[in-house]
Amino acid sequence: MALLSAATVVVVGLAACRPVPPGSTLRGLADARDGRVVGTSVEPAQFDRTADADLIAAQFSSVTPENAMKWVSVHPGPSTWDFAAADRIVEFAEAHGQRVRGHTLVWHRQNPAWLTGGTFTRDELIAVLHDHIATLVGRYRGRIAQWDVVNEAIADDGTLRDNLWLRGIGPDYIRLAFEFAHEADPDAALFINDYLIERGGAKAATLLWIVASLRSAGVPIDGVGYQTHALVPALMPTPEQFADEMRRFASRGLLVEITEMDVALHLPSDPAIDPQRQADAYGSSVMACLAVRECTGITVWNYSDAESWIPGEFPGFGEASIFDAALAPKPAFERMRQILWWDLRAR
Ligand code: 9MR
Repeated sequence: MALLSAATVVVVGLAACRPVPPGSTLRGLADARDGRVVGTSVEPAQFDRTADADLIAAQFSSVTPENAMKWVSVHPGPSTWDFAAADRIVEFAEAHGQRVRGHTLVWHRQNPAWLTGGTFTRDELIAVLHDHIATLVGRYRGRIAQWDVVNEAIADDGTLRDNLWLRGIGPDYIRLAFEFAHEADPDAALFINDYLIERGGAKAATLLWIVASLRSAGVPIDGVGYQTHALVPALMPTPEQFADEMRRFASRGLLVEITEMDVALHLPSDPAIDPQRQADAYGSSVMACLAVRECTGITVWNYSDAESWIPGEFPGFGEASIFDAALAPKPAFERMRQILWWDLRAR
């Protein structure tokens, strides 16, 4: 049975009692804990606003392009590429000592019409996939530490998701994508990334089976990304559940990382309850990650409520981030810092 570390238990008991030293940042606190990172998704337009750019640089040690490296952004025509936004993000990260998580090489969404509407034989589609991965991963070789190679490959019922890759290539597309990515950058850590896998169930079972088969076949897969989108705080697993789930993969030699965390509230939110419940949910993920040695970091999806994708896709929900729309820190931010701080003190 897996237990949370004694340190984490201490955190729960004492977090409220001793303040975090003023000015300590998420990135600084996490780095002191075996080099873990705290990241955020980013868009280049955010770098043009000084307050946003300063906050991203100060608090986060990793950035994930929210949209800039997706097929439709970077590869709009069969032989047309647009790296402007992606380049800016990688350059920003390098200027601020941040790691980059590349996102994402194979997905069923945000694909250009030439790809979704095209007619390809199996061999042609494999060649298209190879060209895409070789060009994109190759361009940033040595500069992108982790790639989400395959994103959301499993449907909610635990079957392989019906997407253009499965239809055109067959289940082998997953193996091929990892092999192509490894060929393009042998030093990048290659992840499979998904949502609703944080507390077991059908999707997690299929994922474990896929990952185990790939590894026993010698396919270069290094990690599992837990997106960790929670539509309301109540849907988050407990830290123990989440840590146990991560250990099932970590014990097979995989890294694990929380890659897209946000916790949406049902609007209008209740100021008396919701900010604390949201803080509990973010805090649970930090505790879970700290309890698992192979958990290399936590990325939040959209650092502020002003940037969040949630209201656009889930009307009636929002306020999902750790900073509010005016970039003021919310209780969730403070909770993350407290847990990181107390975990360090308890060691
Ligand atoms: O945050 C992204 C949003 O701007 C896009 O419109 C959306 C399109 O599908 O994708 C969002 O990011 C997704 C991520 O790439 C993969 N996991 C789910 C994220 C939220 O939908």
